[in-house]
Amino acid sequence: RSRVILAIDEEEPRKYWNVLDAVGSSVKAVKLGWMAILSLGSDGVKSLINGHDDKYFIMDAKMADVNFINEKIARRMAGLGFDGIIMHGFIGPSNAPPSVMDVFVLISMTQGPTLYDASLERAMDYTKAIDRRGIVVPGNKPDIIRKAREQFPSDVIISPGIGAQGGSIGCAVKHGADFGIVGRSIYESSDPVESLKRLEREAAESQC
Ligand code: BMP
Repeated sequence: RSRVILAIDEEEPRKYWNVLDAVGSSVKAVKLGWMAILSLGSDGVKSLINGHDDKYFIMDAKMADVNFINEKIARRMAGLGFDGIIMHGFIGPSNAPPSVMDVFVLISMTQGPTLYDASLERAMDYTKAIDRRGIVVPGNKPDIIRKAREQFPSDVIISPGIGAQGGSIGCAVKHGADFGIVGRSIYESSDPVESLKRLEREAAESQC
């Protein structure tokens, strides 16, 4: 099975279509974020998602607002066709997750240290109280992936920071990640298909 979630954060609208055309059906999941909304507009994002109905789309909203705003934003994102949404973990258990799609909770970042790392145990406790499909854990910090996997045995763990930010997908998988999130190493590659294949091979080998 595929272990790569393709992230696209481009300026140019056409590039979103070009990259997805290039990788075709070998990519099963795509993460878009604010760059996609700003570059393509919400109608453009909607047609991109509609045009690729074989794929699972995650909106990297990194939401951290009060419940009723989170819910409104999530409803709009679901309307564009997104299947999942990313929210920050620090807002904690009192903020109910959006009810309209899968929620992935961010518990530590690829940059940093951030306050998440200063209080990782607490961040994980907060996250456990949120109804979720999975968690976002830095792919360039294997020790944090291992700790997260111990604490979240049945979550889907998705890990950015692979390639351009120094993380290895094989190492991330070895430490407990289910999927690596990869952006520039694929969409800025001169041969995105070959880069994708290499990443899938490394993930299957699961080595550091
Ligand atoms: P790239 O593979 O080009 O470095 O992109 C990483 C992607 O993962 C970006 O979309 C970024 O928003 C996201 N990301 C990250 O890099 N670090 C985090 O801690 C959390 C993220 O969502």
